[in-house]
Amino acid sequence: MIIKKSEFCISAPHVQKCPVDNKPEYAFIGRSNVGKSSLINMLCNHKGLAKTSAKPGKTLLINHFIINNEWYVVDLPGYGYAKNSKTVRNKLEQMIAQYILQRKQLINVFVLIDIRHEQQKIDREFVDWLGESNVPFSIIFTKADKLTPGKAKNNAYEWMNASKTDGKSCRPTSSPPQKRSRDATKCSTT
Ligand SMILES: Nc1nc2c(ncn2[C@@H]2O[C@H](COP(=O)(O)OP(=O)(O)OP(=O)(O)O)[C@@H](O)[C@H]2O)c(=O)[nH]1
Ligand SMILES: [Mg+2]
Repeated sequence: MIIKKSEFCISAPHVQKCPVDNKPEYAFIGRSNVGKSSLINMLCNHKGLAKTSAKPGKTLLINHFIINNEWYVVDLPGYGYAKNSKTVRNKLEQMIAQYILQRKQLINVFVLIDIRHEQQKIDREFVDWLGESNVPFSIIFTKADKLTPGKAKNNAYEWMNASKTDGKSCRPTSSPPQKRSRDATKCSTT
């Protein structure tokens, strides 16, 4: 896939305000500051497309970017930023959950995980919730450049292993997008 054109489309405060066309979309989610917006800019080779910040809590809306006039990349707010009030955190969680559960044209959710840390409860719960909700997802580890390659590989392995311990959690699958539907089983249980 060659990305020839990437443009900002709309920032929506809730799923009802997202674009009304039926173009497929791919969303990026993870804890605040994990690198969602930076990854979108890198993938699109478009500096400044999504707004980034060294401070957590930058992205607060559902941001749609139209790619090649054909499909969307969606930059979601981060979850779990402790310095936000409980009210703000709840509001963001609701915005994210409604978008993920109601958006019919959502093909896949990319969950970004900071590879430097051991598995965080909030990430684990989020990934388990995606699995239980039959939402297709893939895990992307970020900030590997801050570790040695060996340590990064080991941490990624341990993260995935920790997700298999109770026999219930979901592993990401990689079926072709056209075969995925919101109703199909998207994750394999381990
Ligand atoms: N070293 C390193 N820094 C990164 C990486 N990805 C992102 N960053 C930095 O991490 C900070 C946060 O990046 P963002 O892309 O704004 O993170 P975000 O997940 O969109 O954050 P929120 O919108 O606040 O939820 C910025 O200072 C980025 O430059 C990475 O892979 N390696
Ligand atoms: Mg962001």
